[in-house]
Amino acid sequence: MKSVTDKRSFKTTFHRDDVIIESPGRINIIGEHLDYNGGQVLPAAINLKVRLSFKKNGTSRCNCYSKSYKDYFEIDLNKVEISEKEWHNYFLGVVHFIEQAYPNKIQGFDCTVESELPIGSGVSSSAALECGIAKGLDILFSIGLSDDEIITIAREAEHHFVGTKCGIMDQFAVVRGKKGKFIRLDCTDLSFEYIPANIEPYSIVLLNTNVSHNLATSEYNLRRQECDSGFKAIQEKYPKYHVLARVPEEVVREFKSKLASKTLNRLLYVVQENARTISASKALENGNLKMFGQQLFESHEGLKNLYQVSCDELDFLVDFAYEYEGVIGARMMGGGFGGCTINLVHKDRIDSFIEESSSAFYSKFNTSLSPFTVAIGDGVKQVN
Ligand code: GAF
Repeated sequence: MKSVTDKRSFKTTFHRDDVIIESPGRINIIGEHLDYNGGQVLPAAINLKVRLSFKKNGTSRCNCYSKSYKDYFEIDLNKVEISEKEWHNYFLGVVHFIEQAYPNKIQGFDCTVESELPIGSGVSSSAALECGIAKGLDILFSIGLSDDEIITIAREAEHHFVGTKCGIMDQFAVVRGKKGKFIRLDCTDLSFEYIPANIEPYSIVLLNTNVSHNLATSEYNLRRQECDSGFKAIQEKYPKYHVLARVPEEVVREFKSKLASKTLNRLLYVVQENARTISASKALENGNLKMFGQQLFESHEGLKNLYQVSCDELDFLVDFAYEYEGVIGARMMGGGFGGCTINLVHKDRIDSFIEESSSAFYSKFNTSLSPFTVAIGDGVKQVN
């Protein structure tokens, strides 16, 4: 594999006859760190996307160019190996896992990527890229991948090439997202339903801290191990529980003296967050938006104190939102240790909230916030 920057001969403009794919980022209203614990989550695809253009080049090599990274690299299809550069691994991982399932289907191609999604900010630019690559190659080479296969291939790429032992939520939302709908996904058996995103007169505002901690991957994988080991102890005594998120809170509390307090806190967070997610989606369906929003504030408390995946910048913004008239809910979103907060803001207060939170954030941290409003959009698709 060769890597050079800005190879001159490489075509970076999109042409009408290329396969052009748009692949969205995702939000998650509530249900954080529950996907790999068999809980319920409430994500949605958003209107901000990664755009990819694919064409066959008649060789056995693949030329990939990212406008965001201003970086070009080549994949030799006979030697697909993990790279030191993270964005290369999205391509390499997806190519590897498609090849494994459908040998010799992928031939040489050229691909250009550009992204309007902020990278490392909790809106899953990574799943957007992985699913977009899988969808594009599927169409370009008429492979016939199902949505489930695209989701699985993208997640395998993330686990084995990128190194994050993520759950299924991000890839699921990116592939199955639907305009105007949240996805209520039960990660025990991957059953799901669409629920109307009726949050009028509130809108979704994301405040990107632009903080991206190196810790994120290692701490994420550690949380997963902590949950697995705590749940194993519970299962030894109560084999009837198949997933952690469904263990009653009083059963988790029985293990107070047997588990390290950190581990106990992780488990408590998971079962409480699952209960909050269920009650938030009921509140939404009943049109009780105040109660819906309140669950988000409580979710943040759990993420901060029990699960310990927040950081000062995120806590500051959630505290600010809590005090702000016109905001009914806010919390950190995604894996944590930086990235965004998600805020439910009254539409008449969006501009002032953005302005005042940005200025308070700057005064406190001497660095700028990147705010943006999002709408709920469709999942990954070909657009030409
Ligand atoms: C990251 C992961 F990729 C998801 O699978 C999920 O666990 C999320 O963090 C936390 O809810 O986005």
